[in-house]
Amino acid sequence: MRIRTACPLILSALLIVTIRSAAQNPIITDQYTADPTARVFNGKIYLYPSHDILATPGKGRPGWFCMEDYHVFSSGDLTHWADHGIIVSQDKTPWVKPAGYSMWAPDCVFRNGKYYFYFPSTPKDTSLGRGFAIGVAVADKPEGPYTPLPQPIKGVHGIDPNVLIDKDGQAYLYWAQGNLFAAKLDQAMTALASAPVMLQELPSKGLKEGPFVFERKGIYYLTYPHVRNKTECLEYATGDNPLGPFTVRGVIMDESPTGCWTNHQSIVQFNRQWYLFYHHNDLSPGFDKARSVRIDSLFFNADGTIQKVMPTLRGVGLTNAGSTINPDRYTRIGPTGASIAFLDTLAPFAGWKTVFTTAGAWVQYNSVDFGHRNSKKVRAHLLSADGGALQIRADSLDGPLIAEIKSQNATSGWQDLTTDVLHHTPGLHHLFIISKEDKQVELDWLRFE
Ligand code: FUB
Repeated sequence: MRIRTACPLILSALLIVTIRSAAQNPIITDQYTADPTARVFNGKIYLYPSHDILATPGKGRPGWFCMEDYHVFSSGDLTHWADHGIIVSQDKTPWVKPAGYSMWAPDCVFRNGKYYFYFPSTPKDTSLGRGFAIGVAVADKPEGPYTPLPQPIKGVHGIDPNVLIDKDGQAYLYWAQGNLFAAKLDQAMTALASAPVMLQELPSKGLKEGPFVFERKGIYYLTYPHVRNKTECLEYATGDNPLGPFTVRGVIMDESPTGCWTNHQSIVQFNRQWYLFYHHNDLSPGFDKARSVRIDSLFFNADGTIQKVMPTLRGVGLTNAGSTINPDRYTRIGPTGASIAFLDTLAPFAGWKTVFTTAGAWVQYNSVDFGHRNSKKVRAHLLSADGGALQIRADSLDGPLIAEIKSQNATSGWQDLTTDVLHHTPGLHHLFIISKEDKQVELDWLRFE
């Protein structure tokens, strides 16, 4: 059970924000989210993803992407995310086919006091051409309300818009249509100011999409998903000009080993750390068109090249020891006897559990912040019909024993157990949760009190 804080704050008569606490991957667990564009506005991270939903009879195409609107989320610490609700939808955008269900990967940038939200969709006016067009919606605040412009951007056919505002103030629009394209945007940010060019020097074989361009220390990074084999990996190229020429540098993230065909990235610096936002189908392992946004830290080498990012379940950010800790979002897992599973395979949004089956099986969960206080108790939500026990140790498999949690014998249901903390660990610690015996123990969550 995810017992995250979910408190609706009524900010105005019209706007309801839901605050959720989630430090781990995926970061949003009450709906599907994909194609994440993260931006820093006013000292906070704003996340503009696409919103996958499941097609139902008469609504979307079964077995394919189905997307009818966009939400925006924000966070000040990458741990607590607020859902600001729907900002743009197919039925309220004048040029979009109302039953197109094709509101794919978006972007949002700030310019001259306004927020410009770029999004692709299928137009209702077939004279605009087959396939996708790209529209703009404008707002005074990052969370909206957004007003969509009546027509899409003239001369742009494709998906996955991305906008770079260069240091000299010139804005560029990038998009995908099998290959990657770019053009200058006009001062108003709503029309092209140059003819589109195809970005050259990229791999000629295999689909490329999802361009995301950023500049760091004078280097322009063009990042993009690419099907170099059978599914998408994330690659990048660099250049010294927003329109190239670019040199392919390599892979940022390998293909998913568990079969999500797409991936889609944005890269952003926040509080002096760089982050990769991407997606995976964590909440829908059987259907990869229902995806979820993840974050992992990203590092540059001294020469400006990007170190490959290994996807994690732990994600980023600190977890407060007094909040719900989900060890199923582990940093590392032992080689045998520990695994994760959905709490309820019919209700994936309920989250996961860690299943221990043998003595010595373990998971490691990093960066738990105990602050200055001495926690006295630890609460655990666990299930063990055999009466198994778990140890919580600090910082290594044989580190100080923080607590030992023993299940009540002969209880086949979930138990909410509270146990004394044996060793106080103020500050920041990595937790090791270790099974004590050859008995099955299922752990939902932990919390220090
Ligand atoms: O979300 C639909 C499409 O899948 C996006 O536009 C692509 O980048 C891929 O992630």
